[in-house]
Amino acid sequence: LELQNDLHRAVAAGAFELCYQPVIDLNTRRLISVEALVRWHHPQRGSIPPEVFISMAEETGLIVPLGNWVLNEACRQMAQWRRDGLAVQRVAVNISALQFSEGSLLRQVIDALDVSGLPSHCLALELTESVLMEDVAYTLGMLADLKAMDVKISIDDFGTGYSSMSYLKQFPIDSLKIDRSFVANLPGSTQDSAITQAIIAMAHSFNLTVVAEGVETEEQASYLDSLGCEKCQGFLYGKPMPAQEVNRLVENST
Ligand code: G
Ligand code: G
Ligand code: MN
Ligand code: NA
Repeated sequence: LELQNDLHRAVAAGAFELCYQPVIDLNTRRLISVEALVRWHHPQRGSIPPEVFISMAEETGLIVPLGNWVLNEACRQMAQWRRDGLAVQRVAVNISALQFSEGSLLRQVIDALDVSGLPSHCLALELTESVLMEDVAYTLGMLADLKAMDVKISIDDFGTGYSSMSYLKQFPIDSLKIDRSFVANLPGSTQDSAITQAIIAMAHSFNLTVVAEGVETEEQASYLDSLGCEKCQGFLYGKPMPAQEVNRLVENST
Protein backbone atom coordinates (compact mmCIF):
# COMPACT_ATOMS: atom_id res chain seq x y z
CA LEU A 1 0.00 0.00 0.00
CA GLU A 2 2.94 2.30 0.73
CA LEU A 3 4.32 1.50 -2.71
CA GLN A 4 0.90 2.31 -4.13
CA ASN A 5 1.00 5.78 -2.53
CA ASP A 6 4.50 6.31 -3.88
CA LEU A 7 3.31 5.27 -7.34
CA HIS A 8 0.49 7.77 -7.08
CA ARG A 9 2.97 10.54 -6.24
CA ALA A 10 5.33 9.43 -9.02
CA VAL A 11 2.48 9.57 -11.55
CA ALA A 12 1.52 13.06 -10.36
CA ALA A 13 5.15 14.17 -10.71
CA GLY A 14 5.88 12.27 -13.95
CA ALA A 15 8.88 10.74 -12.12
CA PHE A 16 9.59 7.96 -14.61
CA GLU A 17 12.10 7.24 -17.30
CA LEU A 18 11.36 5.93 -20.76
CA CYS A 19 13.78 3.43 -22.23
CA TYR A 20 13.77 2.40 -25.86
CA GLN A 21 14.49 -1.02 -27.33
CA PRO A 22 15.80 -1.14 -30.91
CA VAL A 23 13.71 -2.84 -33.60
CA ILE A 24 15.94 -4.09 -36.44
CA ASP A 25 15.11 -4.42 -40.13
CA LEU A 26 16.28 -7.96 -40.93
CA ASN A 27 17.13 -7.01 -44.55
CA THR A 28 19.53 -4.21 -43.71
CA ARG A 29 20.28 -5.29 -40.13
CA ARG A 30 19.87 -1.68 -39.10
CA LEU A 31 17.74 -0.06 -36.43
CA ILE A 32 14.47 0.99 -38.03
CA SER A 33 12.30 1.89 -35.03
CA VAL A 34 12.09 1.57 -31.25
CA GLU A 35 9.67 0.34 -28.59
CA ALA A 36 9.22 2.59 -25.54
CA LEU A 37 9.32 0.81 -22.16
CA VAL A 38 8.76 2.70 -18.92
CA ARG A 39 11.08 2.51 -15.90
CA TRP A 40 10.51 3.62 -12.32
CA HIS A 41 13.46 4.43 -10.10
CA HIS A 42 11.99 4.56 -6.61
CA PRO A 43 13.80 7.16 -4.45
CA GLN A 44 14.36 4.65 -1.59
CA ARG A 45 13.84 1.20 -3.09
CA GLY A 46 15.72 1.69 -6.33
CA SER A 47 14.40 0.39 -9.59
CA ILE A 48 11.01 -1.36 -9.37
CA PRO A 49 10.37 -4.06 -12.02
CA PRO A 50 7.76 -2.96 -14.59
CA GLU A 51 5.79 -6.18 -13.97
CA VAL A 52 5.28 -4.94 -10.39
CA PHE A 53 4.35 -1.30 -10.96
CA ILE A 54 2.54 -1.75 -14.28
CA SER A 55 0.19 -4.31 -12.75
CA MET A 56 -0.26 -2.07 -9.71
CA ALA A 57 -1.04 0.82 -12.06
CA GLU A 58 -3.54 -1.35 -13.92
CA GLU A 59 -5.29 -2.42 -10.71
CA THR A 60 -5.55 1.13 -9.37
CA GLY A 61 -6.41 2.87 -12.63
CA LEU A 62 -3.17 4.86 -12.44
CA ILE A 63 -2.26 3.28 -15.79
CA VAL A 64 -4.41 5.91 -17.50
CA PRO A 65 -2.38 8.95 -16.36
CA LEU A 66 0.86 6.92 -16.45
CA GLY A 67 0.10 5.75 -19.98
CA ASN A 68 -0.65 9.31 -20.97
CA TRP A 69 2.76 10.39 -19.62
CA VAL A 70 4.42 7.58 -21.62
CA LEU A 71 2.57 8.59 -24.78
CA ASN A 72 3.59 12.24 -24.43
CA GLU A 73 7.21 11.48 -23.55
CA ALA A 74 7.57 8.96 -26.41
CA CYS A 75 6.15 11.47 -28.92
CA ARG A 76 8.33 14.27 -27.55
CA GLN A 77 11.48 12.14 -27.81
CA MET A 78 10.61 10.80 -31.27
CA ALA A 79 10.00 14.37 -32.52
CA GLN A 80 13.40 15.36 -31.08
CA TRP A 81 15.12 12.46 -32.89
CA ARG A 82 13.55 13.65 -36.14
CA ARG A 83 14.81 17.18 -35.55
CA ASP A 84 18.27 15.67 -34.85
CA GLY A 85 18.06 13.93 -38.23
CA LEU A 86 18.37 10.52 -36.55
CA ALA A 87 17.30 7.59 -38.73
CA VAL A 88 14.53 6.26 -36.49
CA GLN A 89 11.25 5.85 -38.34
CA ARG A 90 8.83 5.25 -35.51
CA VAL A 91 8.23 4.80 -31.78
CA ALA A 92 5.91 2.08 -30.48
CA VAL A 93 4.02 2.54 -27.20
CA ASN A 94 2.38 -0.26 -25.18
CA ILE A 95 -1.29 0.29 -24.38
CA SER A 96 -2.97 -1.51 -21.46
CA ALA A 97 -6.52 -2.84 -21.48
CA LEU A 98 -7.91 -0.05 -19.30
CA GLN A 99 -6.22 2.64 -21.37
CA PHE A 100 -7.82 1.23 -24.49
CA SER A 101 -11.31 0.75 -23.05
CA GLU A 102 -11.56 3.77 -20.78
CA GLY A 103 -12.52 6.22 -23.50
CA SER A 104 -9.87 8.96 -23.50
CA LEU A 105 -7.17 7.24 -25.59
CA LEU A 106 -8.03 8.91 -28.88
CA ARG A 107 -8.01 12.36 -27.28
CA GLN A 108 -4.68 11.57 -25.58
CA VAL A 109 -3.11 10.42 -28.85
CA ILE A 110 -4.32 13.51 -30.71
CA ASP A 111 -2.99 15.79 -27.95
CA ALA A 112 0.40 14.03 -27.68
CA LEU A 113 0.90 14.31 -31.46
CA ASP A 114 -0.27 17.92 -31.43
CA VAL A 115 1.94 19.06 -28.55
CA SER A 116 5.04 17.26 -29.89
CA GLY A 117 4.45 18.06 -33.55
CA LEU A 118 5.16 14.40 -34.36
CA PRO A 119 3.63 13.12 -37.63
CA SER A 120 1.08 10.44 -36.78
CA HIS A 121 2.71 7.76 -38.96
CA CYS A 122 5.74 7.94 -36.62
CA LEU A 123 3.67 6.57 -33.72
CA ALA A 124 2.62 2.93 -33.28
CA LEU A 125 0.40 1.52 -30.56
CA GLU A 126 0.96 -2.03 -29.31
CA LEU A 127 -2.19 -3.85 -28.22
CA THR A 128 -2.62 -7.47 -27.18
CA GLU A 129 -5.11 -9.90 -28.67
CA SER A 130 -7.15 -9.99 -25.46
CA VAL A 131 -7.49 -6.20 -25.42
CA LEU A 132 -8.65 -6.20 -29.04
CA MET A 133 -11.12 -9.05 -28.52
CA GLU A 134 -12.70 -7.68 -25.33
CA ASP A 135 -15.33 -5.61 -27.16
CA VAL A 136 -15.01 -6.14 -30.89
CA ALA A 137 -17.49 -3.43 -31.91
CA TYR A 138 -15.67 -0.86 -29.80
CA THR A 139 -12.30 -2.08 -31.15
CA LEU A 140 -13.44 -1.73 -34.76
CA GLY A 141 -14.49 1.87 -34.14
CA MET A 142 -11.34 2.78 -32.25
CA LEU A 143 -9.00 1.19 -34.80
CA ALA A 144 -10.85 2.88 -37.65
CA ASP A 145 -10.30 6.27 -35.97
CA LEU A 146 -6.61 5.56 -35.38
CA LYS A 147 -6.22 4.26 -38.94
CA ALA A 148 -7.85 7.41 -40.32
CA MET A 149 -5.22 9.44 -38.45
CA ASP A 150 -2.46 7.17 -39.83
CA VAL A 151 -1.32 5.97 -36.39
CA LYS A 152 0.14 2.44 -36.76
CA ILE A 153 -1.24 -0.56 -34.84
CA SER A 154 0.65 -3.70 -33.79
CA ILE A 155 -0.60 -6.80 -32.04
CA ASP A 156 1.82 -7.51 -29.19
CA ASP A 157 2.72 -10.96 -27.79
CA PHE A 158 0.96 -12.52 -30.78
CA GLY A 159 0.15 -16.20 -30.43
CA THR A 160 -0.28 -16.20 -26.66
CA GLY A 161 -3.84 -14.87 -26.56
CA TYR A 162 -7.11 -15.72 -28.18
CA SER A 163 -8.03 -13.92 -31.34
CA SER A 164 -10.28 -14.96 -34.12
CA MET A 165 -9.06 -14.96 -37.72
CA SER A 166 -12.33 -13.49 -38.88
CA TYR A 167 -11.71 -10.41 -36.71
CA LEU A 168 -8.00 -10.21 -37.45
CA LYS A 169 -8.97 -9.90 -41.09
CA GLN A 170 -11.30 -6.98 -40.29
CA PHE A 171 -9.04 -5.03 -37.93
CA PRO A 172 -6.93 -2.38 -39.72
CA ILE A 173 -3.64 -3.59 -38.22
CA ASP A 174 -0.13 -2.97 -39.55
CA SER A 175 1.98 -5.64 -37.88
CA LEU A 176 2.12 -8.69 -35.64
CA LYS A 177 4.78 -9.16 -32.99
CA ILE A 178 5.56 -12.85 -32.49
CA ASP A 179 5.77 -13.50 -28.77
CA ARG A 180 9.24 -14.26 -27.51
CA SER A 181 8.16 -17.62 -26.07
CA PHE A 182 7.98 -18.94 -29.66
CA VAL A 183 11.31 -17.40 -30.62
CA ALA A 184 13.28 -18.68 -27.62
CA ASN A 185 13.70 -22.23 -28.97
CA LEU A 186 14.24 -21.40 -32.64
CA PRO A 187 15.49 -22.84 -34.86
CA GLY A 188 15.80 -26.14 -32.94
CA SER A 189 12.18 -26.67 -31.91
CA THR A 190 10.08 -28.21 -34.69
CA GLN A 191 6.86 -27.10 -33.01
CA ASP A 192 7.93 -23.50 -32.48
CA SER A 193 9.26 -23.38 -36.05
CA ALA A 194 5.87 -24.55 -37.32
CA ILE A 195 4.04 -21.95 -35.20
CA THR A 196 6.39 -19.19 -36.34
CA GLN A 197 6.00 -20.13 -40.00
CA ALA A 198 2.21 -20.26 -39.65
CA ILE A 199 2.10 -16.80 -38.02
CA ILE A 200 4.32 -15.33 -40.76
CA ALA A 201 2.23 -16.91 -43.54
CA MET A 202 -1.02 -15.68 -42.02
CA ALA A 203 0.36 -12.19 -41.40
CA HIS A 204 1.60 -11.88 -44.98
CA SER A 205 -1.70 -13.07 -46.40
CA PHE A 206 -3.32 -10.17 -44.48
CA ASN A 207 -0.58 -7.77 -45.68
CA LEU A 208 0.83 -7.36 -42.19
CA THR A 209 4.52 -7.12 -41.41
CA VAL A 210 6.02 -9.39 -38.77
CA VAL A 211 8.29 -8.47 -35.89
CA ALA A 212 9.93 -11.28 -33.91
CA GLU A 213 10.47 -10.50 -30.23
CA GLY A 214 13.12 -11.83 -27.88
CA VAL A 215 15.78 -12.48 -30.51
CA GLU A 216 18.94 -13.26 -28.58
CA THR A 217 21.17 -15.10 -31.08
CA GLU A 218 22.43 -14.55 -34.61
CA GLU A 219 21.13 -18.03 -35.45
CA GLN A 220 17.58 -16.96 -34.54
CA ALA A 221 17.90 -13.73 -36.55
CA SER A 222 19.11 -15.43 -39.74
CA TYR A 223 16.51 -18.19 -39.40
CA LEU A 224 13.69 -15.63 -39.01
CA ASP A 225 15.09 -13.70 -41.99
CA SER A 226 15.02 -16.91 -44.06
CA LEU A 227 11.33 -17.37 -43.13
CA GLY A 228 10.50 -13.90 -44.48
CA CYS A 229 10.09 -12.19 -41.11
CA GLU A 230 10.71 -8.47 -41.72
CA LYS A 231 11.93 -7.19 -38.36
CA CYS A 232 13.22 -8.34 -35.02
CA GLN A 233 13.81 -7.07 -31.56
CA GLY A 234 15.78 -8.55 -28.67
CA PHE A 235 18.91 -8.63 -26.59
CA LEU A 236 21.01 -9.55 -29.69
CA TYR A 237 20.60 -5.95 -30.85
CA GLY A 238 19.98 -4.20 -27.57
CA LYS A 239 18.12 -4.13 -24.29
CA PRO A 240 15.77 -1.24 -23.54
CA MET A 241 18.12 1.76 -23.22
CA PRO A 242 17.94 5.47 -22.39
CA ALA A 243 17.25 7.82 -25.33
CA GLN A 244 20.86 9.08 -25.40
CA GLU A 245 22.11 5.54 -26.05
CA VAL A 246 19.77 5.27 -29.03
CA ASN A 247 21.41 8.44 -30.41
CA ARG A 248 24.86 6.90 -29.96
CA LEU A 249 23.84 3.55 -31.43
CA VAL A 250 22.34 5.09 -34.57
CA GLU A 251 25.08 7.69 -35.04
CA ASN A 252 27.82 5.04 -34.76
CA SER A 253 26.15 2.81 -37.34
CA THR A 254 25.91 5.43 -40.11
O1 G B 1 11.12 -4.13 -20.43
P1 G B 1 10.15 -4.96 -19.77
O2 G B 1 10.69 -5.48 -18.47
O3 G B 1 10.00 -3.49 -19.69
O4 G B 1 8.58 -4.81 -19.65
C1 G B 1 7.82 -5.62 -18.82
C2 G B 1 6.37 -5.55 -19.19
O5 G B 1 5.87 -4.24 -18.91
C3 G B 1 6.08 -5.84 -20.66
O6 G B 1 4.96 -6.69 -20.73
C4 G B 1 5.76 -4.49 -21.22
O7 G B 1 4.81 -4.60 -22.26
C5 G B 1 5.17 -3.75 -20.01
N1 G B 1 5.40 -2.31 -20.17
C6 G B 1 6.58 -1.66 -20.21
N2 G B 1 6.38 -0.35 -20.44
C7 G B 1 5.04 -0.18 -20.55
C8 G B 1 4.21 0.95 -20.81
O8 G B 1 4.66 2.07 -21.01
N3 G B 1 2.86 0.73 -20.83
C9 G B 1 2.33 -0.49 -20.64
N4 G B 1 1.01 -0.61 -20.69
N5 G B 1 3.08 -1.58 -20.43
C10 G B 1 4.42 -1.43 -20.38
O1 G C 1 5.23 -7.51 -23.59
P1 G C 1 6.30 -6.74 -24.31
O2 G C 1 6.65 -7.36 -25.61
O3 G C 1 6.05 -5.29 -24.45
O4 G C 1 7.56 -6.94 -23.38
C1 G C 1 8.77 -6.35 -23.51
C2 G C 1 9.62 -7.09 -22.51
O5 G C 1 10.45 -8.05 -23.17
C3 G C 1 10.54 -6.21 -21.73
O6 G C 1 10.54 -6.69 -20.42
C4 G C 1 11.88 -6.47 -22.35
O7 G C 1 12.94 -6.18 -21.45
C5 G C 1 11.77 -7.95 -22.68
N1 G C 1 12.70 -8.38 -23.71
C6 G C 1 13.04 -7.69 -24.82
N2 G C 1 13.95 -8.38 -25.57
C7 G C 1 14.18 -9.54 -24.91
C8 G C 1 15.02 -10.68 -25.19
O8 G C 1 15.74 -10.76 -26.20
N3 G C 1 14.98 -11.69 -24.30
C9 G C 1 14.20 -11.65 -23.19
N4 G C 1 14.26 -12.69 -22.36
N5 G C 1 13.40 -10.60 -22.89
C10 G C 1 13.38 -9.55 -23.74
MN1 MN D 1 5.44 -4.54 -26.49
NA1 NA E 1 5.66 -8.78 -26.40
